Parts: sequence; C-alpha cells; structure tokens
Amino acid sequence: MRTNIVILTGAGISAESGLGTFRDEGGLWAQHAIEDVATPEGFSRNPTLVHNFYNARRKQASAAQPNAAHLALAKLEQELNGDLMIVTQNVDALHEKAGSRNVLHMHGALERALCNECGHRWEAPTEMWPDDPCPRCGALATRPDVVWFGEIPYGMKAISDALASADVFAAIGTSGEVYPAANFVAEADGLGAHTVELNLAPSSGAARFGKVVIGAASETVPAWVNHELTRNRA
Ligand code: BV8
Repeated sequence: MRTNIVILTGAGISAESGLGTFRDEGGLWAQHAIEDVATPEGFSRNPTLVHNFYNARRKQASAAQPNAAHLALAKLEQELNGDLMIVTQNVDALHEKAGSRNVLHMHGALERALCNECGHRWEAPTEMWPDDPCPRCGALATRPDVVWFGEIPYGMKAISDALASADVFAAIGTSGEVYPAANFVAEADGLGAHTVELNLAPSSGAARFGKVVIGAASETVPAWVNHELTRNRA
C-alpha cells in the first residue's frame, strides 16, 4: 500500500559515525557558547572563531562514514512504494554518502559556502577564513552556508508540503529543542500522520509522538525500516 514518509534527523543519527551531538554530555554546546559560534552576531563579532569552529567540523565530517542508520534510510528510499523526504538538521553529508537522494538540509551544509554580499553559493573549501574573497563578486563576506539561530531555515515550504501528504512522520536522533523543526511532529499529527520518535533517550517532545522507540539509531533504524517496508508491501 503506497505510503508517504517524512523523516526528520538530528545529530543523534550521526553520533555513531563519530560526529559530536550538541546537547549530550560533552557535546558541541558544552565546548562553545551558542551565541559565539551559531549566530550571525557571533560571526560578525569574531569571524575567525566561527570559521575555526566550522573548519574543524567540516574536516571531521568529510572523514566520517555513514552508519547502519543512514544506510537503512537509503534502502527505505530505494524500496518504498511511496515518497520519502529526509529533512535533516544536520550539516554533515552522511545521508548522501549512504546513497539517499531526496535530502533537505534545513540548517544548511558544511560542504557549501555562501557570500553575504551577493548570495553566491559554492562548494566550501576544507578551510574557510574571513579574508577569503567571494569567487563571484570578490567581497570579503564569505561564510559557511549554515542556518544560525535567528535565521530562517531552508526549505520550509517544501517541508510543509511534504508533511501535508505524509502518512508517517519519524524523528530520529533529535532532542526536539530547536524550532521550527521541533514543531514538525505537531504539524504532521494534526494532518493525520502516524508519528514515531527513534532516540537514545526520550526527547523533550517525546509525549507528542504516537510511538517512541528507545535505543541507538544503528540498531533501531534498520529494524524500523524493515518493519515499514513489510507494512508497505502488504
Ligand atoms: C528561526 C547551525 C524564525 C548549524 C543550528 C520558541 C519558539 C520558536 C522559535 C524559537 C523559540 N525560542 C527561540 C527560537 C528560535 C530558535 C530556537 O529554536 N531556539 C531554541 C534553542 C529554543 N530557532 C531559530 O533561531 C531557527 N530560526 O526560528 O527563524 C523563523 C522560522 C520559521 C519561519 C520563519 C521564521 C534556526 C534554528 C537553526 C539553528 N542552527 N545549527 C550547525 O552548526 O550545525 S541548531 C543545532 O541544533 C543544529 O542544527 C542541530 O541539528 C540542532 C538540533 O539539535 P539536535 O540535532 O537535536 O542535536 P542534540 O544534540 O540537541 O540532540 C541529539 C539527540 O540525539 C539527543 O536527543 C540524543 O538523545 C540523541 N542521540 C544521541 N546519540 C544517539 C541518539 N539517538 C539515537 N542514536 C544515538 N546513537
């Protein structure tokens, strides 16, 4: 039976690939103040500090490999009789490395650079620095193409459209602390979708999901994908 699925992923799906999460013990927000490294104000105050933060993550992410959870979602996209959209809050490219194609990076991507002056986007070099000129207009206004706090996430219309036709909404490896992503479950539920959370520990939004599956993504996601594909083939 045809099934449309929207999946929201967060840092937890990449944890077993060695990439740090934000709010777990010793996570990225324990090492850096959010306002210093993930806001436009922080960037204009100290662009070198922010580039250092993203250069280190870009280097780590480019060496990371997808884990069983990413691979299971790529298999789901291949075999599902229906549409699958992965909306990721992550800025790594592990979904794409696993073979997923319909991936929307609502908080941007480490692999992309943006010119604040002319809006040009290009493939980010491994290291970016404040005095790198924009390859198109030459302005010294280049930044990582990521969405900081106070900035509007990418793809909001496409996400709303996908939620409107979703039969299933799943959130994987996200603490449900950041908006508007944390509201997607309410939107999907209000539109009649089944909702499930797959997380190492119940997120702050767990009570808003029809079902909560606790465990490491590399174990819970392949099992959930097989379950969904069995139902889909029925
Ligand atoms: C916006 C940059 C307006 C890229 C990030 C009240 C209501 C509504 C909005 C707000 C509000 N108060 C403040 C706001 C605005 C703000 C916000 O939400 N603040 C929070 C702190 C309250 N939001 C914004 O500013 C957003 N913009 O609202 O614009 C607007 C909106 C719509 C339309 C018009 C206008 C912009 C938010 C984007 C900020 N950028 N990052 C980067 O550096 O990566 S946020 C950052 O947090 C990352 O993007 C990250 O993806 C995101 C969410 O974190 P998680 O992915 O969930 O990671 P976390 O560590 O928190 O949790 C990991 C989870 O995994 C845990 O639950 C853990 O248990 C689990 N886990 C760990 N290991 C495993 C595992 N699960 C499974 N297996 C494992 N092995």
